[in-house]
Amino acid sequence: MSIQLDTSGLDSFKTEIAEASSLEELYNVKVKYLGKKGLISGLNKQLGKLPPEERKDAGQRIGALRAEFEEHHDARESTLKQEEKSRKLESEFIDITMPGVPFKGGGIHPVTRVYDEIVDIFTSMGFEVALGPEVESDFYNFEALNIPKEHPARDMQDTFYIGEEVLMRTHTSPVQVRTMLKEKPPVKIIAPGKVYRCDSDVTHTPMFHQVEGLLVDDKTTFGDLKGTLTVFIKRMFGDDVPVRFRPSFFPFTEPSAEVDMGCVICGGKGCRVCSHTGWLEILGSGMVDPEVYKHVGYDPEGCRGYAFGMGIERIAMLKYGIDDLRLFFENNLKFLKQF
Ligand code: 2U9
Repeated sequence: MSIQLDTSGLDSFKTEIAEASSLEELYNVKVKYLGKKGLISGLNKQLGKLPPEERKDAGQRIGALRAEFEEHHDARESTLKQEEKSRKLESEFIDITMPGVPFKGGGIHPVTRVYDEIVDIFTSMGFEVALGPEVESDFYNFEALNIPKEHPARDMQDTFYIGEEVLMRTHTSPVQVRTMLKEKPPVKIIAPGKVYRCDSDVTHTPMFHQVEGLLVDDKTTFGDLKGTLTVFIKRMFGDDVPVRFRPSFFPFTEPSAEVDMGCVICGGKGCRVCSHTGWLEILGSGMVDPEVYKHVGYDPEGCRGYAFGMGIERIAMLKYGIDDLRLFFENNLKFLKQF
């Protein structure tokens, strides 16, 4: 008596393959039939129970069955793969004829714009640009500028000290001192750059930018100072803007004057920005104090010169009508894109 190969349960594989609607479902059908414990793989285990003379024939039938399964499976698999590819192509359609997203290039920061503009105005009047270190010694930042150790003016400067004699420059004046120590008069320079003060509130930042200027020869007068700064202000803010010079005090200049211009916000009528005075302070200036000449080896009798200084952020705020200093440092694109 021969034992029959039990192929029950195999009749439906063609239908199951045909009905598999995804690659995952098809894979499950494959596991069901060809997996380790699958229905077709299981037939091999029955071979041992058959009489030897029937095994070859049964083996061939199992092989044929497997080949038939694989043929149906592979055909369905390629159909499903094709369908999935078409679906993807349709849903992930890229219209390569669409215009690209335009590249938005960066712009020049308003402080840099004003910095460049100030430098342009003064270089057009014959000033040369001088630069120097931001980390300075006490001598260049204070001593040489007639601000000795116990001078109350040192309290005016909130200084970032790095060591006993080393500090972050509180103004760009040390650049002028260095230039004077290197070069004999005539000297006609501007010194733009970053300066540092231990001060932070709505109207002060620990770092800001300054441009200072220095002209020294043997005949310069306060009238020259007034003329140069008036030309600068009118080129920066317009020919019609009024300018006035007010007496002031700085340890490094004598006499000294603060320079005001008519309020650009209210046109001089008086508003919140100009504290209802109609005037805005924009510069400090004066004739170089003879004490400064002594520190750099110049002859105080034979030298005449003027100096001035301004904060670039302040000029930029007035130029563009910006009422909050912090906007310059926040890198808010909505703000920056306006320039
Ligand atoms: C030397 C001699 C004199 C530079 C000067 C000012 C007046 C001044 C302020 C403006 C606003 C600083 O940024 S601010 O707070 N500066 O008022 N600066 S005269 O005088 C010098 C510099 C160097 C050798």
